[in-house]
Amino acid sequence: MRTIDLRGRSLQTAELLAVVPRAAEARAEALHVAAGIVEDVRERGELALREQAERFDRVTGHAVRVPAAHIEEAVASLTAEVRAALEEAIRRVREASVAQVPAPRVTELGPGARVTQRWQPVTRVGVYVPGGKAVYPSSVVMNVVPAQIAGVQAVALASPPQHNQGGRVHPTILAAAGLLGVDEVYAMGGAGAIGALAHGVGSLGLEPVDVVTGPGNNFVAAAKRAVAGVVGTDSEAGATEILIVADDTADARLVAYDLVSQAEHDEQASAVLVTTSPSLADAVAAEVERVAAATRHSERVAVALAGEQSAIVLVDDEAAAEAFSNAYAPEHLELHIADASASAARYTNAGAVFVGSYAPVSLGDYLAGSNHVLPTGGQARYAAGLGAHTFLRPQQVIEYDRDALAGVHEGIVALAQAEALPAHGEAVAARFAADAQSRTP
Ligand code: HSO
Ligand code: ZN
Repeated sequence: MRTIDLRGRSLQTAELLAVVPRAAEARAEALHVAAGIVEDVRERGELALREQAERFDRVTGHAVRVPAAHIEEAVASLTAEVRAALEEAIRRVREASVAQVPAPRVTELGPGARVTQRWQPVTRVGVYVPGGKAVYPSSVVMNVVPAQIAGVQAVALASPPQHNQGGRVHPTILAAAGLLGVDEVYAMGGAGAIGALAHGVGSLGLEPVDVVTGPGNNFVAAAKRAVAGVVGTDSEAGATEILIVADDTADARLVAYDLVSQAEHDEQASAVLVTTSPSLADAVAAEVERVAAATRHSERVAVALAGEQSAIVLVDDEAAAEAFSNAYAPEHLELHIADASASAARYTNAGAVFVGSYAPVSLGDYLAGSNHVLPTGGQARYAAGLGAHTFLRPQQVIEYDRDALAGVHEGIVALAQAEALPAHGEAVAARFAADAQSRTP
């Protein structure tokens, strides 16, 4: 990993971002291709999906709608350890997701005048789960649980048919779906799957969904853009990022392991250490070499750590570390500093904040109870991770009685006239005029 010394320099946000730039992602060209695939599925439905499965997944004649028996078999074939871990993850994410559902709130604006703020779940959700290089049953949990906690009526899950599984969806994906009680599963992948979820496929009994979530490659991300406006989508998750802020109280070995853990995902992954301690910087650089060389995906890790998206950054003081982190807005932020708990409040821009040396990102990826679908690419400046709120809409319910409406009658008429929309005022006036008539003997 390269070391960048920012001590003695005071940089503005744009300059800070240029110090450790994110890896470029080629999305623009994928959009054209993905939009074509989505359109094909919209027009030709199952036929288009089958052609795409043959072309992209080398699968023919498979069951696109996954039979219940396949899901049951997959659950039965889980090892006891993985099953117990998935069940514990489900339990914890359920518990923590409940806090993401706001209670309805009633505002009394006067006698007989009230506006209620309620949080309304969408009806149907489509979850996409990739089946290529990355097969993450944990991501099934992270997408499905919050939807269920939000109160959606149905979850449909899509994942590519696997050539080496006789055209079935990957068994651990199916098993995770089974444990969550999701029985509407489709063996379809890529941009076509997103199109199918968004537009529905009559011959499969697949009704269009209201929101599509889930990670995927460039084409999946591009397809989600193509269907935006037809359905809601979650934000595009790019390559994984970890930023660690550490001082001289940190354990260099643990910092190194955590940087490597996220570099393992992808050659494009970003691993950044920001520190006030030159000796820690040196120690981490040495430990990272050692840990990276010994791990199973050492080649991928080496590429990620050597990339310009990864670095060790030396800063003058904690305020400079905060400024760097808040400008960078990492997907994952770890704080390995004295009194990390007290400092955490000042780190405002991060997908999730991991406090102290016993809260590594790997904990959040699987079993913390928090969600691991988080904004990347600096989107943590304005966006949130996936949660029950992704599937909820705030709606206002308005209740006024006769006297309360009478109290604002004149104001409505005045504003309606000012906007040259007199029928608006007349609609209110009619209520009182009709009432006046009925009282006439
Ligand atoms: N760290 C990844 C999520 C994940 N890790 C899944 C392991 N499995 C993105 O936040
Ligand atoms: Zn991870």
